[in-house]
Amino acid sequence: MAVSRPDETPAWRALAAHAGETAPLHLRDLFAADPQRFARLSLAWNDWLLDFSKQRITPATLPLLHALWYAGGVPEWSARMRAGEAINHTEGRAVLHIALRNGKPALLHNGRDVMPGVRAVLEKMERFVAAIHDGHWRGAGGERISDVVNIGIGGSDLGPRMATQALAACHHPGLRVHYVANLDGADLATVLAGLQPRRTLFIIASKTFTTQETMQNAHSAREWLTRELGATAVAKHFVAVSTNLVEVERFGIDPENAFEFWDWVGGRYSLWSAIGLPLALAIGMARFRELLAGAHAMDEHFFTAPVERNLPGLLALLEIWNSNFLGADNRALLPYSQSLALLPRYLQQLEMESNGKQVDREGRPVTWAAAPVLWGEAGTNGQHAFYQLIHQGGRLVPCEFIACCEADFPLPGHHEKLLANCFAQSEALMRGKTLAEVQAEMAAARIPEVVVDRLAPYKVFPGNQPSTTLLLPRLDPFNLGALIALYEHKVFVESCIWNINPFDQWGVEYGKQLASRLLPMIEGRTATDGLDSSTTGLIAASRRR
Ligand code: G6Q
Repeated sequence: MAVSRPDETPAWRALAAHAGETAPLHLRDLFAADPQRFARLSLAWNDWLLDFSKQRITPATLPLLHALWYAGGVPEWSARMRAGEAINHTEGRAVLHIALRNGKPALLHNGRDVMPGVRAVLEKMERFVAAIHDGHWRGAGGERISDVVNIGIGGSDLGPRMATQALAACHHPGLRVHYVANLDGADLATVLAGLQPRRTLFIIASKTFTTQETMQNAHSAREWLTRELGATAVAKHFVAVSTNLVEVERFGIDPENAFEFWDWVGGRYSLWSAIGLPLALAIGMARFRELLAGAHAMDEHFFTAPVERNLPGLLALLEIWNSNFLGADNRALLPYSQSLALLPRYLQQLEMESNGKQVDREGRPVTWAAAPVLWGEAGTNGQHAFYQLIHQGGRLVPCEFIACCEADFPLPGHHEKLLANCFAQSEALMRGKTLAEVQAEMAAARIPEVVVDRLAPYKVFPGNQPSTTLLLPRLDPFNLGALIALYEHKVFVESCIWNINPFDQWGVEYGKQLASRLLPMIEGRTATDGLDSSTTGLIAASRRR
């Protein structure tokens, strides 16, 4: 049976009509008209609060959005994912990152339970982390490891890097964890500048173990190490995380020192696998298991809660409302937490690599605006930079605020001010400030009328800028795990409704191919025949040095 395009379903059409009816409404009027608005349009889960009352919706919008969940077949797709079906159909792969944080029950892939393998790798990680922490594992010269450098990129970097920063308050003393991703030698060189080979351990993290950036950095790191300690030192200073154990061994890493994962774990969903090893080293295995438990708790919530109370479902539906029915082409992610400063970058990959697709599951053009551009920055820093545009730039910018009730670094006087800024921004974006309010404010400050007339228009704020605020009790491994899983499932729900495969990444693969064609030309080994004039000109200019 032919699958309907999402924009041809009755649910979509009803929302389009509803969007027309609600377009003239202003958030400040909606709040004034309904004192119960917050109670009606907020949701609790564990000790989390999701306040979406500042979205441009009415209570009547919700059932219409819920219909999209069913039209997109979210319950059916979820069941197929959990059953280990190859729902990543373009790569013929199952999608089972949920198994990595599954606890006890079996999860089948091609008829075999994956859980014993998952548990075995976790136990191997546990032994390794303990050996590094207690000094049992020593460098080739007999010294303790003081610095770990994770070399990986994309999905083999962003998750552990973000989580390591997010959980800075839980770091194991005496061990520093660094991340190198960029092919630009400045990345590796600046990290190595402060390190001693004898006390440094490298983790080469690559699902394929063929990625150009990672392999170049890995070779340079090996060169740096062996120059001082000799080739035999590699065994005590290099470990690998990969699905490709053949290439790991070819690089010279003992398979004993390799941590395996599987092709049913997508790169950007791999934090929960051994790709999380640098994080586990940073926070200890017990806390790493708390992270997994938090993600598992969110999985359970996602798979069992009805759409009316389903957090990932709700976030997905609000995003679809804003982008497909109100015309937003972006979303700002604004964590009021320095520890979550890398979350926007992490979610850029998760959301835009997953749903930034041009054809649907049937190979037909996607003409219904999927995956808005995600951007953002930690608060309050962004307030002193781009918030001006959100307040007065005339664009629709749905904002997502994240804050924690408790500080992870409780310096006196900081946290209350941080929360005050966060809540004040969402309030101002919702309300705006009218010309009459500006004039009254200026008059009260005894500003001469002529100045009021001249300046007042500049001080008007239209408001009606939609936002959601997610309030967590605190940033700890459990809540971080649940937070990341929340977004994973949000992306999945969106993909069901947009009828997209969110688990492939042909644009990334294309990038991996492209540079290898130009490299011999830049090195001067082959001619630039057949290239366009711009690329030819750039290569020629780069060689004139
Ligand atoms: C993630 C992407 C991509 C990938 C990197 C690194 O979903 O596929 O970001 O993680 O290209 O790939 P390797 O882990 O194979 O080096």
